[in-house]
Amino acid sequence: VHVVATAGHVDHGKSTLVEALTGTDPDRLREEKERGLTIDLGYAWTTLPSGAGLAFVDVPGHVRFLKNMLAGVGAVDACLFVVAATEGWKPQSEEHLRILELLGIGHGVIALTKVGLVDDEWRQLAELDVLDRVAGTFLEGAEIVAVDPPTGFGLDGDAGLPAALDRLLAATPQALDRGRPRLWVDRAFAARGSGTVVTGTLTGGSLRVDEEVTIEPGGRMARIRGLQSHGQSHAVAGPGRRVGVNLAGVSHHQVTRGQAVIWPRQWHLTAMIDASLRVLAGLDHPVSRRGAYMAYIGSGEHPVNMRVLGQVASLDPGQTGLVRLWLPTALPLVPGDHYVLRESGRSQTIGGGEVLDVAPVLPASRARPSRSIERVVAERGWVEASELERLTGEPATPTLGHWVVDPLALRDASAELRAMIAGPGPLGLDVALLTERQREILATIDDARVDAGRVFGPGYGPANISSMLESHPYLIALEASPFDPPPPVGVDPQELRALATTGLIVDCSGTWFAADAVEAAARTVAEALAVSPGGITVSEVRDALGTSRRHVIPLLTRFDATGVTRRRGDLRIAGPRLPVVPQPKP
Ligand SMILES: Nc1nc2c(ncn2[C@@H]2O[C@H](COP(=O)(O)OP(=O)(O)OP(=O)(O)O)[C@@H](O)[C@H]2O)c(=O)[nH]1
Ligand SMILES: [Mg+2]
Repeated sequence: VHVVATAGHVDHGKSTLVEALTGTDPDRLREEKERGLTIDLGYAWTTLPSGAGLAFVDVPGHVRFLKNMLAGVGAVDACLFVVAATEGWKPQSEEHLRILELLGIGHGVIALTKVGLVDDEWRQLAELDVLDRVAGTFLEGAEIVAVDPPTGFGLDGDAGLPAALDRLLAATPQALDRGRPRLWVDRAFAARGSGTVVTGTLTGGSLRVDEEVTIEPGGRMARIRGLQSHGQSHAVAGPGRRVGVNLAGVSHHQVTRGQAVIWPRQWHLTAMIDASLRVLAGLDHPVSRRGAYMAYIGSGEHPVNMRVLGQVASLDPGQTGLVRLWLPTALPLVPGDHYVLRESGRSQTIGGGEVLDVAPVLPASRARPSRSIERVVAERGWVEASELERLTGEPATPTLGHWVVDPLALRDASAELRAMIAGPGPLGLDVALLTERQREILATIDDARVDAGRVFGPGYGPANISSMLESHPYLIALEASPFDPPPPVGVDPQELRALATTGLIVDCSGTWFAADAVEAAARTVAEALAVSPGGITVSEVRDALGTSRRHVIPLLTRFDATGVTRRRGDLRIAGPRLPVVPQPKP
């Protein structure tokens, strides 16, 4: 880690301590300096005794600016928790500690400030009280360092705060680079000479100069023109540090706190999430869908609708349950993101938790969200690997084609496909009729064979197709009644098509004839034309074939089209493809 956020009650000495550690007064605003009070987030950085760089996000302690505090701590991994020895534990000491816990922050150092204003006994009592308050929280066992910036006490040596911060950094795991950078913007401004700059604590991956990024919500595209961290320019900035991003293609009026800078197409944008909700034990009422709630996610504040999942309608103080949240705009979220829930009316921190599902499929009454990737797959059956990565934030390997398929869904789809293949029997199934998914499954079915665009089930293949077609009942029926052909009632459409594509039967304007019958009719016409070269009428052909006009017309239409005959008014004359027949004896 390279970033630590301060936390603690108003006036307990957070900003003074940051200035003592870094030489920079984190209170930038005139109003802050005038009132001696932090209103908005402040930023400063220093080099620790070990040589490690460390940036501070200094937060306001006043309850009225809690929203700003929340914007500053959403992406950090560690904190500098400040309690003044003079006042001891106060309401925002408690509230900030709860918030840090809900956000999943796991590491910190405690600074007991203003020890120069109290005697030793008081200091020891204050220290014992703090130890008591943090017992059972992530700060249990954290180093507690007594300091007094005005006198310089506790700011050097092995027992001093800088050395303790070095130990904190060593004990806090490195921020993970998962190749999914996200920078929740906490500040956007125009820097003289370089245009729009946004700052935030980068997590999840690295950003690079010249990269295309998008800003969500809103989907605005921009290019990274420059990156700064700890006052220096970098070509690449890694996770777990404060980063200033100089953006080309976007005005600083178009980016605000609460938005995120991310890579395009890598995130699922969602306005509905399922999450765990841990209700603070100190709350004086149960939590239900009634109430106006604000969710704090990343660096943003969002009014949300909430309902408790399952059959219960409310959660009691101290209870952890599952909720569904509806946001006013879609955010780039993944399971594992943390949030804090406050009730806007009472201005009370209610609780918070972890995002478990960014694209809930099931209705709220049946949803049972968890971090399980198998669940995400099972609820969908089939999910493209790239989509699964967006939904879970975890790398996904496709199990079939580009999909990850739930084992049960695959079993069902395989059974269905096997039945489809078995259906047409020896004829096989036209591969063109299969969906993309079925074609992927097909490759996994060992006993199915594909030949010339058809799939054959076990025991069948192209070799026995022709013999099967040649003895097809419909073909036999057509041949038995060549010029008065029966319609293909009850004939399997696949088989009919196979008979046609193999050329055994011929479609003449919607009437099927055996191919042999068509040929015989052509010969008959040729013989008649040999006798009457000037042309023959439909009735003459009808009589020659011994059939009805209804069947002669389709045959002659086909003959005209294929060049066997040509039409001249009411007569048919010889066409270029008229079969050659022995000339009649004169
Ligand atoms: N004697 C003494 N005074 C201190 C110490 N730390 C802070 N102060 C004084 O306490 C007052 C408040 O300090 P800040 O650093 O502004 O407190 P803060 O926690 O940043 O306050 P907010 O940001 O408003 O929550 C200032 O007048 C400081 O000079 C300390 O260790 N010893
Ligand atoms: Mg301050």
